[in-house]
Amino acid sequence: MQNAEIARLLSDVADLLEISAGNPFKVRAYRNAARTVADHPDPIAELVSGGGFDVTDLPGIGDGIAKEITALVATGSLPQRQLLAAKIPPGLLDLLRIPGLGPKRVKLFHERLKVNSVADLKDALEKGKIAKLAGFGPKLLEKIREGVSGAGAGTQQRMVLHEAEQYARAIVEYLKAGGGIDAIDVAGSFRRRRETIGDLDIVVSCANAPAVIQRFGKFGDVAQVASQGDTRSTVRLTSGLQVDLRVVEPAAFGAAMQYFTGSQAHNIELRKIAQAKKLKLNEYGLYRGSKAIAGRTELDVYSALGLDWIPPELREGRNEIALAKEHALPTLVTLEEIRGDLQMHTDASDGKATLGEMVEAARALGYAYIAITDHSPRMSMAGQSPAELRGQWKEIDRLNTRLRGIRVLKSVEMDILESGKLDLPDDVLAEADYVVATIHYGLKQSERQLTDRLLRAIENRWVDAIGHPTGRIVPVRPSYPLDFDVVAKAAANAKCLLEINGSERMDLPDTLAAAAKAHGVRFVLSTDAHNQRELGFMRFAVAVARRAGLTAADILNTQPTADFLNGLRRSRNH
Ligand code: DGT
Ligand code: CA
Ligand code: CA
Ligand code: ZN
Repeated sequence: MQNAEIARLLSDVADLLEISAGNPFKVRAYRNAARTVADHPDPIAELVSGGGFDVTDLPGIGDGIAKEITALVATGSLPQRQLLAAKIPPGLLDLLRIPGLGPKRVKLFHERLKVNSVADLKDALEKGKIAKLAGFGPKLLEKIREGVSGAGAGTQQRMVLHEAEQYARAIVEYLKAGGGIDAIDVAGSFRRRRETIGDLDIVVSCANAPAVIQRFGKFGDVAQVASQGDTRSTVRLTSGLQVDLRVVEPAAFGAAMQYFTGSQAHNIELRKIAQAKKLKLNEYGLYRGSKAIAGRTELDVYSALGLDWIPPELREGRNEIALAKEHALPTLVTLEEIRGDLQMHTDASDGKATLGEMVEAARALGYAYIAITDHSPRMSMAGQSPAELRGQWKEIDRLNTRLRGIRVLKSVEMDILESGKLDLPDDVLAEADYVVATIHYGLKQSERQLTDRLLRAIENRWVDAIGHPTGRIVPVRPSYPLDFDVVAKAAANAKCLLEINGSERMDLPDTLAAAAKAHGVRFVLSTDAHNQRELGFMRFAVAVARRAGLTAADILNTQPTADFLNGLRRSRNH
């Protein structure tokens, strides 16, 4: 059982408690516990079942919840959740998954309208009962309606890459631990690093396929073995994620990886090239008549077709095959080329770790520089006043005199206010080394207003970058309305960087980053980490950049410290 799933069950308890008017402190305790578990770097279920691990050592987890987690690991279910679910119609949990609905609204539907399931809600919507409740305007109703049709149609939910990675790693390690495996890798959209994953596709080469297929079906998270053959199996995990396994001969591993990595559009184009050469391409190899001419490695397959090897992130059937033919594929940026992380938070705003802890964790990753970007005053609860920011910057100055090998940049994540004004005056911004401006409020404004707000921030000479430029969060929140081309052109002209944020925002998205590059924009990659573990999210920012076809030259934080600082627009001010 992965941390993400334990966290989901804990937050179910918080939701159920809230619906049943439970103790608000207990609600908060479960919510905090869910966050703690989700943020933990190691699989908690393994630590617990390994013994000698005290769950109450986790920050903010007391005896009660610790016992719950221990029971969950032992039995596969959370006693509290069972207890509450027995008292509350189970359909209410489905309602909670509909965008726009939280425990408060679900409780209201349940108590006032006897709505206990998605079907009940659909009925109540049709009869106009929801519209009569206070606080349900046309926009919210539309959102709920959309959510209801999605939830009812049994559409398979896609899992975010961040979460799917936990399952992929665990399964690969589990299969490897069984021994006898020649090669193993994850293919499909996961390998192409799409932001969401429909299912996982795992390819193994080994001599004893039945043994691997058997072991796969016994993986601890498997809820159901959907199908099992001699060389293939499909399982569904308790989290709902489907996993396909293919076992092939070593001589076919490259061909199988190529086929199952896809995308389908890429494969169709590739097969046409094979046909034009009177060859046949499938998951077992590239054939001339009945003779296999390639298949052991992907490189062999692409070479035999007259193509350069194509990085999986580009295999979407856009123009990658034409570029591969002309030996003109871009040299995509790599994680190793990133020298600094330009957005992170400490406990001075809404982060969980101290300044010193974040710096140490960043240093351990080998970064030459990082920016500490705590929030500006507008951010409720977490905002820092100019005096507080200046206090933090003094502390950073002192820290930098002691530190060797890493430079901490004085920075701030500054809100672009609803009015379009910036949340801090120029004299404060001028004292920073780097400023990232972002929108967190007024997301319901018109496209014109939101676009203008970004343009006003881009106009300011002290704004070095626009952070999470579209405001989306995968998969829960779409972008706010925006004329992106206008923003990208303005950013390119003003030499204002656009951020690619590797948290679950995944913002800019790959397609917009590619469009921005075409307008001449330069980028900065960041994690928006709120704890040490999340500094690892840089791999997701790099994934977006690679899918967008970006090279090291497109990204300012691939440069050494002095060049990074000289490349900022503020360096032109002096
Ligand atoms: P997903 O799982 O929806 O996020 O996306 P994929 O790309 O992982 O799709 P999936 O799991 O259905 O199949 C994995 C790969 O296998 C896919 O990218 C290409 C290949 N593939 C599957 N079915 C077909 C097919 O009917 N024709 C071709 N040419 N390739 C296929
Ligand atoms: Ca897949
Ligand atoms: Ca699949
Ligand atoms: Zn932010």
